[in-house]
Amino acid sequence: TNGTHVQELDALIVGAGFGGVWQLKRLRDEGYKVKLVECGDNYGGVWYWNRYPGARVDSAIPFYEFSDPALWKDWTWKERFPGSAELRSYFSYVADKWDLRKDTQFETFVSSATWDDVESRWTIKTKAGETYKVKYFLLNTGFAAKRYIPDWEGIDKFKGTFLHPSYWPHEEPDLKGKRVAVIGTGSTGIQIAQELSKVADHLTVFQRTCNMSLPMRQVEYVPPEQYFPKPEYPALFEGRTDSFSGFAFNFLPRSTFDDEPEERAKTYEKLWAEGDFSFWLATYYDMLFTKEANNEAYKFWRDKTRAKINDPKVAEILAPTEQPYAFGCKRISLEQGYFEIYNQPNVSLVDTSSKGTPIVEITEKGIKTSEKEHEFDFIVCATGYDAVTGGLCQIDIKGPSGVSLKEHWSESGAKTYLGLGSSGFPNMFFTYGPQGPTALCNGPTCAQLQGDWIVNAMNYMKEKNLKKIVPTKESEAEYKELIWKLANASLLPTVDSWYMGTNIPGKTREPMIYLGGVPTYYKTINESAANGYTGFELS
Ligand code: NA7
Repeated sequence: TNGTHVQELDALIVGAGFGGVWQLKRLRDEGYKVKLVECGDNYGGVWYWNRYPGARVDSAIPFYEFSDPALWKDWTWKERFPGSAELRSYFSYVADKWDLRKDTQFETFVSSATWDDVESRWTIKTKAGETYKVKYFLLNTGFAAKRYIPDWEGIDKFKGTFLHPSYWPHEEPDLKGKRVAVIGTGSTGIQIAQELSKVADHLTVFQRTCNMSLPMRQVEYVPPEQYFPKPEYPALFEGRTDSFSGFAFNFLPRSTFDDEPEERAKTYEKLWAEGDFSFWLATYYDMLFTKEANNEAYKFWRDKTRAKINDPKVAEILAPTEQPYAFGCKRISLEQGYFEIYNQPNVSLVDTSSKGTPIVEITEKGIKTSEKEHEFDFIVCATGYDAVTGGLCQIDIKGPSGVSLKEHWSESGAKTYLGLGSSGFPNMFFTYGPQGPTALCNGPTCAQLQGDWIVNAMNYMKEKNLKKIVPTKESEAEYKELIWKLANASLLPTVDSWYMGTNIPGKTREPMIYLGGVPTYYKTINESAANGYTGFELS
């Protein structure tokens, strides 16, 4: 790349995960001149980056794949919840089937984008010095593109290996005989801990908040067997937009206390036995919305979980007697023997909450808590991501007023309309971003649901010979109110988590996601489109 050559396109798509791949396929089919750029050197998005031992999706098949029959007819998964390597193989298969490679450029980091109001074009620059001029800037950077590592003193002094799990070496490190630490017990931390407990000489897990993880109930398939028969797939894919969470789950049509205790216990047992997210998303409809219902679910979870743990002191940290926070209001993880690892002699748990011994600093030898220094050879820092907005804000995006997206969102948090675009940033759309159904439905579901809306909007612009589409300030402000209203109807804002932006020091405390459910979201965005893109200014 010589830095002077300017490539002109209809659209530049950023990010080769589900969102970017779907848009490349759809837009090319519609005759647009598009290109997909990605900073990694292959497809997969989060699955390209997350190769740590045990990395696995917790959406069950077929709710974690594209709905295109040309793909699923000839693809067979090995497991109900596929691992990261199998997901990368899937992406490779998709890239071949859809012939994506000729329009994809890897190892390309988009560093800035500036809107030119005279030309109605974005000028986009990459780190390597390439320049693109495009009508549409389509961001599919994912919700977990920006890692978060707390700014502990001494990280650079540690003599062993210190890494964030999304930078796991492609060549598997040998941890036999090693003293290993895992900091953080989100979905990532528990998946890694489960695996490393099998190989490490000693594994120490540093937990600040307990993870109310549910049994995954993995199933291994002998091809061509799959969980659902393939003829049912079209209906299952269709059904995603009828489900609150964009899967096949729906809440029970009755509240927790509509059932007598005996009946309720039976219902809980059934949901528990199903595995997957049933106990979270197919339970009584009031579980995420009222405290008493939530506590009832917690007590069931707690007792089931404690029964797996031998040491009562350890059990009290992993599944406290008193409910520590609203069940299901931090991302629920699916575990495979996670709680049982603490019965092994080579695994220990450190409580780093304010009740326990918080981490003070990283030292040459390991991790110093308020109690003592723990020595390690290997520290896995599974402390998560500047989720949802982080990936978007790390690109220097400037609209016509010269204000950057980061600045636009820094004062009072994310501002979007429909979780698809932001005022002051014309012809720019994103998927799986703030105020969308992100994390309510999963990557592929959102990629299609939001991606199709974006493609339709671009087609509409073309048909009407329009140059510019941008959310209005008013619609953005109203939408933000709606986001809060929906969140406040639930227990979500009572808990600190990346859903509320509170995992990152200094980040605005606000609901990162739309909590009205997928069907309402789908209806809302389609209504805007059907009425000529209400809430957007078109010119
Ligand atoms: P998460 O879910 O954000 O988890 C991060 C974990 O790291 C969590 O247990 C945090 O404890 C812990 N953490 C973060 N900062 C600190 C500090 N300063 N000290 C101690 N512990 C800390 O990230 P994941 O990568 O596991 O999962 C991200 C998403 O990927 C997940 O939700 C799925 O959607 C897939 P805390 O709970 O904040 O007390």
